[in-house]
Amino acid sequence: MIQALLISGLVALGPGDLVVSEIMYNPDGATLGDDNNMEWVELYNASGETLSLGGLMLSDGNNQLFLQNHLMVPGEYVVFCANTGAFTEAYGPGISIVGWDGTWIKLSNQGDSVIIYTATGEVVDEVSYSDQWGADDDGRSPADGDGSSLEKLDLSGGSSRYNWFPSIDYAGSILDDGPVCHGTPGMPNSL
Ligand SMILES: [Ca+2]
Ligand SMILES: [Ca+2]
Repeated sequence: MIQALLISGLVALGPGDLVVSEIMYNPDGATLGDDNNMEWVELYNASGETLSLGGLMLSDGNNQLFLQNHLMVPGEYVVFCANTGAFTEAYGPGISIVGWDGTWIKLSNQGDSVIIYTATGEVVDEVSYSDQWGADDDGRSPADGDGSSLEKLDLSGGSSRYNWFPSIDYAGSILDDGPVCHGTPGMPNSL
């Protein structure tokens, strides 16, 4: 009975319930593969309720995709990826991946938006990043093609650049024979 109520969407999303927690907009081509296969976005359930993701829309302001249903328990991280096969090959099994219908949102390597909408068009969460987020004195960010993702530091905080930083647990060198780990998809952030 409870399950049926959740699936029918009677648990309404409130502000801050569902958070865009990590973005891989410019995967390291040399080790991970190209952008068309290896971009991904992570969501975190910050509410105390199980949330139904079916019908939510993810957009960058141009393309859009619709999430397939997944009952997301409190504290769970899930990933939407451009190419499930390529993602699983790179990161291994065991990561909670949610399927989608539509067109992959193609995250620009200069800057773009990641917007989650409810089925009725209300914004659930929104991030508008640039490739300068996390940049060093030379203007280069590790998240801009050098292996890091962008991670949100305080998951209950805002979405300005002061709350987003390059992940710290990524393969430092393509000569490293260790497992490739770029960002923390499906897991708590490294920051
Ligand atoms: Ca990209
Ligand atoms: Ca993460």
